[in-house]
Amino acid sequence: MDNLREGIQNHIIELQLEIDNIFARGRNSVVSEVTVGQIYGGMRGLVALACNTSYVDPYSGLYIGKYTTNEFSDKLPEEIFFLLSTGKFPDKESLADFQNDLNKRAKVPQYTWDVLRSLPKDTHPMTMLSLGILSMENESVFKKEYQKGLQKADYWKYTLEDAMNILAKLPELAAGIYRIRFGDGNLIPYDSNLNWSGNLAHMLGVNDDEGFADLMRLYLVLHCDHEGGNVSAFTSRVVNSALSDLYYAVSAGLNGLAGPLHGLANQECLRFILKIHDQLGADPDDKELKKYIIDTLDSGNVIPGYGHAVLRVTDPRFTAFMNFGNDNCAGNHCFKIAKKLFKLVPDILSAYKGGKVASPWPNVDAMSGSLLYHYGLNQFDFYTVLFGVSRVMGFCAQNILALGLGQPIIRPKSVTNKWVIDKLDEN
Ligand code: FCX
Repeated sequence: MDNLREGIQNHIIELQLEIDNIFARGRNSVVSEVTVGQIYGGMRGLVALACNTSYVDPYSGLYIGKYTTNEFSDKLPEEIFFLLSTGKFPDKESLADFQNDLNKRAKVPQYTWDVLRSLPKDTHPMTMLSLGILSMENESVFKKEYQKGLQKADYWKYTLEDAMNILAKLPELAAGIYRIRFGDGNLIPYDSNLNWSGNLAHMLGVNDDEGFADLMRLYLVLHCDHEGGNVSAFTSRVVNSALSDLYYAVSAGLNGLAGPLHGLANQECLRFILKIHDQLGADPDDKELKKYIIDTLDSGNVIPGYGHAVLRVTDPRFTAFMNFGNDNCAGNHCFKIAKKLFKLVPDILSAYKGGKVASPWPNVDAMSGSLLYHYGLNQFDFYTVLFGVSRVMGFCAQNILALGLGQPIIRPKSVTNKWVIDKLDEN
């Protein structure tokens, strides 16, 4: 992985130069301000973080580096990790070198399987993923080097080692979780002739179809990163900023991803679609489906897969999945219901309660579950694990770059109500 390491080193130098130029223009310049609403409203829209792996434009969606979703959605996850952490796609040789390195590190230790097999049978697969990674923390190269007395400038290099070891093991770990939790518990061996996503598809053992392997590739590409302020990425960065190693940081990020307003929403989406299928049949007409959506809202529930904290248009990742579905499973009932929802939900949400929903458009989760279901991956409790496998690439890249740039421990200031009242009185 020499080329990857060199690419990251060069990227850190480029980013540091940009930051030096920004600082030269005024370290104390004010570029953003905070309202009372933001202090009490989850800091929504507050600009207080820099993240150079990806950017979400409210109107054109996710960019990885300078590339739009359309420009990177045909790539391999390995190429995406390279892009996230170096700002550039790898050439052929660098890609092969990176993939060989992953192959060498792919084996999950036996003690991790022992931990996972000892859990109650109905443990959520996200708990298993988070715990599986945490169980390997003792392997952290960063931790060992830090204890020996590591220079700050080298933090990122050993965090990259940890990232490689974690990323390499994710396909085997995730597939093993699926087989322990939902299958007969027998693990399918890793195949070093397959790439990262191909191996995951193979070791799950649910479908040998090429379409399924391609869906895994697309899924792992589209979920890789979404800026620095979302719950999971931010959590992972905060934890790593205390120099807790990447095993702690990745596990923590995954715990955030496991929430129903974040990564778990994709399993909720499919549950919603299957409920519609059960109650209204495979081909509900628009009128009855509209009523079902409105009844869901009136009973105080959200429509899963719709809305977003940043996006104000249809998520291009949703569109990429819809295009995949049109090409590969246009006749599938769940896919057809997901498409019908896309036709009806935005108008209903726009008009709902005086337009209080900031974005009535679908996010990435509204379509992905139907496609997985089509290929026989019908254990939807597992879907967030796939999201997690992909998102770990973003956690790793963000943390490596932040350490490379010497970013300090994260510690925003909180205030009491009294402080806010006094401040308002002053103004
Ligand atoms: N259905 C019903 N109501 C919705 C809604 C939806 N899909 N989306 C937003 N709203 C409501 C909110 O619940 C909130 O109501 P409240 O004032 O009574 O609390 C109001 O609209 C304003 O929220 P808004 O500013 O639009 O959205 P937020 O930034 O607060 O939250 C999420 C964004 C994504 C959490 C919200 O739209 C939601 O709950 N969506 C459904 C769950 C979902 O799809 N999550 C996946 C998100 C994403 F892809 C990810 O991070 O993984």
